[in-house]
Amino acid sequence: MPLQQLWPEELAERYRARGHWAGETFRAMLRRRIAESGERMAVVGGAERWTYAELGRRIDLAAAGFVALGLQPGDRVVVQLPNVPEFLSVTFGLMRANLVPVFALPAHRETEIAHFARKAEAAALVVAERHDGFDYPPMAALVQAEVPTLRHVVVIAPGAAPFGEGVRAALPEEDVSPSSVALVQISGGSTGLSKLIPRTHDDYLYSIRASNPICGLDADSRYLVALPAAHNFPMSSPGHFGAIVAGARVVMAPAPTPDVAFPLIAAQGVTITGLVPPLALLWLQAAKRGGHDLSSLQVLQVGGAKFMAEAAKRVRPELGCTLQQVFGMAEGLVNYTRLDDPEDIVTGTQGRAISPDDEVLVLDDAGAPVADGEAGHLLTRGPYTIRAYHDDPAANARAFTPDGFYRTGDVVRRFPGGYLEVQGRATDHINRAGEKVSAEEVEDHLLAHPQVFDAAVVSLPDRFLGERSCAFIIPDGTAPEQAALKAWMRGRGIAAFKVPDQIVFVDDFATTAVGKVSRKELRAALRARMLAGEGTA
Ligand code: OOB
Repeated sequence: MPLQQLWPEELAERYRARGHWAGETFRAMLRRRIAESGERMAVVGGAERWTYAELGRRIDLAAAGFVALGLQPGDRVVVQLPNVPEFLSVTFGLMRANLVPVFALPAHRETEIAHFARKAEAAALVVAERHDGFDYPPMAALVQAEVPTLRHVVVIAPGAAPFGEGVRAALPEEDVSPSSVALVQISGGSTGLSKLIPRTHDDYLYSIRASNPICGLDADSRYLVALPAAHNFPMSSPGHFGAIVAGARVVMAPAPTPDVAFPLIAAQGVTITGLVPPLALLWLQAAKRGGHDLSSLQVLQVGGAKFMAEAAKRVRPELGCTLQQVFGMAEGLVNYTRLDDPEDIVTGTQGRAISPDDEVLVLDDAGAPVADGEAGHLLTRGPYTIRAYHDDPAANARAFTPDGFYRTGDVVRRFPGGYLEVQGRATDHINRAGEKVSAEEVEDHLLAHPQVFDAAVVSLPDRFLGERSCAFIIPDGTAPEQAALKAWMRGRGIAAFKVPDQIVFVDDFATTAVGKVSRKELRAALRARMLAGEGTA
C-alpha cells in the first residue's frame, strides 16, 4: 500500500501560490542548513556535541548504513529512540536515503510496535540498546518474528555511529518530490488502535517554518527536547526540527524532570522548551526551591492537554519567562498563543491557528456553526492538516467530512481573533498527562483476561495527571487481584501509560431499560456515577 497524502488540486495550488508549500524537501533543507551553519553547534546530548558539519557527516553515515542493508527508496522504517543526538542522524539519514521514518514513542511495547510495523509494512526497526531501565533488542526480536516484512533491526548504542565509521554505499542522487510523504506520525487513537499519519515534506516543513517566528525561535535559540523527541509537539511545534530549520541548537534531555532538565538549561543556556501540563506544574514547584539559573529561558510552551488558567498564571512570576499555550494534533492543526498576547489570552485560551489558510469550524451536534463564545465540535482543514490516515477506510470515513475537514473530536469555544479554548472532547479517550489512551483499545485488552466478563474504561479528573483512567470491570466468577490484573496488562506488551490507573469491580453496569446502551453512553453513565461518589474504589 503506497504512502501518500493528497489535497484537491485547487487547494494545493493555493497553498503553493501563497508560498506555504515551498517545494523544498527535508534533504534539500538540510543540505542548505549544513552548508550555511557548518561550524555552529547543532545538537548536544549525553557526551555528544555535534556541529552542523558533524551532524551532516553522521547523517551521511547513517544513510549509507541503511542503503548497505539493502533497503530500497520508499521503504518504511519504524524509529523508536529516546532523546539522543542519534535521533537526528537516524531520522535525517533515513530521509537522505529516500526512506520514510515511522515514529514510535520509547514507551511503546511489542504489541504497539508490531501494529505500527505491520500497518506501515515496515522493512526495518531502529531501537535503542537500553533506555529508562528497558532493554529494547529482545522486544525488537519479538516484533521481527511477528511481522514478515521486517527484515532488519538496527540497535543504537550510545556514542557509536549506528553502522560504524567505515560504512560506504552509494546514496540516491535523485531527491524525492516535496509532495511525497516525508514521515509518519502516530495518532493518539481515540477509537481502537493508533492510526498512521503520513505527513508530506511540503506540509510538515510549512508548519515548522511558520511556527518558528510565532515561537520566537531563531538561529540564536537553544531548544531543549524535554518531551519524547518523536512526538509531534517537540518535533515540529516548532520543536527540534524547528531549531534545525533555523540553524539553532538542539539540547536533548534524557528525562523531562527538573533534576535533569534544570542543570541542562543552566549549562546550555536553553531559551525555549515545550512541556505537558503536569510537567509544567513540577517545574513550577521545583523552581521555587531555587538552586539553578534558569534566566536564559525565554519561552515555556505548554500543550498536549489543557493547562488550567490558575497554573498558567504562575509561569511568568515563578519561572520568569513567557508562557505560550500550544493546542495541536499530530494530524495537523496547531494553535499558539502569541508571545505578545495580553495576559488573559495567554492564560485563558489555547491560542489560535498558525496559518491564515487554516479553516476552523466550530459546529453543533447537527453540524451547524455555533456563535463565537459557544461550545461546539472543532473541525479543520488546511495546508498542514492531513486529508486521510494511511490504509484505514473505516477510520477515514469517521474522521473526515466529505469535503475534507478533519473532525478533531475536541469541543472548543472560539473567541474574537480566532482564539480557541478547549472545553473537552467528544470522543472516548483519556488524555493522561498528554498521552492519549483509547478507551476501546484498553477494553479490548481487558476483555482478553479469563476473569473479565465485561469492561468499560473512562477518564476521571486527576489533580496531577489532568485525567486518569478508570476501568470498570464485571468479573467472570471471582474477581482477579487488582495488582495481578495490572501486571497481566503490562504483560500484554503495551505502553505502561495504557494500564488502568484505577480498577473498580462492579456486579453489573446497571444499564437501564433494555440495556441497549452504546459503549459511549455506558462510559458516560459510569463516569457520572463515579463522580457522584457512588463508585466503590
Ligand atoms: C498533541 O498531539 P496529539 O496528536 O498527541 O493529541 C492531540 C489532542 C488534541 O486533539 C486535543 O484533544 C489534545 O490532544 N490537546 C489539547 C491541547 N493540546 C493537545 N487539549 C487541551 N489543551 C491543549 N493545549 O498533543 C500536540 C501536537 C502538536 C502540538 C501540541 C500538542
